[in-house]
Amino acid sequence: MIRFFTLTAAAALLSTPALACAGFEVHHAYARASMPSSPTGGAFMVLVNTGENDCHVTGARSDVAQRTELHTHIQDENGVMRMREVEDGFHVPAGGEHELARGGDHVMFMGLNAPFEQDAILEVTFDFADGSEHRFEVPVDLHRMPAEGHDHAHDHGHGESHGDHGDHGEMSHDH
Ligand SMILES: [Cu+2]
Repeated sequence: MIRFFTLTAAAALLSTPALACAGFEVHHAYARASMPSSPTGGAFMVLVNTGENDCHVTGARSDVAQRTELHTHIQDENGVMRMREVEDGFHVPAGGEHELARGGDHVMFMGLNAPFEQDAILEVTFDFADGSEHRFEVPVDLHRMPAEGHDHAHDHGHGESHGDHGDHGEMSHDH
């Protein structure tokens, strides 16, 4: 009987879809708060899917805040940009990308447990619809300007054309 249960447990472990989003990567991530004393912060990055399955990010987790949410900006009927939680998460198609950028989609930290400090490294985990997860690190960059973030996204496309592995291209133009 003991052996039977052991085999069952092993089979259950093997059947978890941990590799369903195997080609998922996070590039050019940074986090910031609008002011040093802000109770909230945001993270911005490019979600890259080099795999053969579509990836559907349904949630984010982190210890840095009371709540970590997937947000976007929408324009209300008065033309004012407002943030709101996205109910359907972020879709990253196979072989495609999805950019989280200022004024658009982002990861939101609500109720920071401590103020963001420049160059601190935040640990964040994405949950996927298939039950798998992706853990990654986000450096705090309080001084990053929105235009700079855009330039990085542009550089990313350039780096991709010579088949980047790792971030060697990014290092060459770091300040
Ligand atoms: Cu937000």
